[in-house]
Amino acid sequence: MKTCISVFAAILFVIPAWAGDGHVPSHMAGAHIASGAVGWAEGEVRRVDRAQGRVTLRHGPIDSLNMPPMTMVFRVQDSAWLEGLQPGDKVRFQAARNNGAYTVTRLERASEASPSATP
Ligand SMILES: [Cu+2]
Repeated sequence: MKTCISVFAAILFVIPAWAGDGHVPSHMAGAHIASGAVGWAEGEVRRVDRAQGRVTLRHGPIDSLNMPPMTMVFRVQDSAWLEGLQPGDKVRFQAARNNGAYTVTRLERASEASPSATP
């Protein structure tokens, strides 16, 4: 009987302590998200509009934006990145949502030597 009570008391003590540490798991989750958010997305250029600083990309999943594959228009943080880009070019990019507009924050040409990536 005495053991039962002390175990019960221990549970009462442990659960609030554990629940109160909610910031610890979220901190760990934040670290996990941070490592995933810097992932690059793959895309293929469909259209380039340097004057507007926009590019239409057919892109793969973008984990950081929780976005499935689709074709859409992005703003480009620096329209100089569009120089020399042509429809059909394969790129790797990172995107963020800035003031409601999806914006490419980093852009690189994908290596040309990846024919296996093309179905
Ligand atoms: Cu999209």
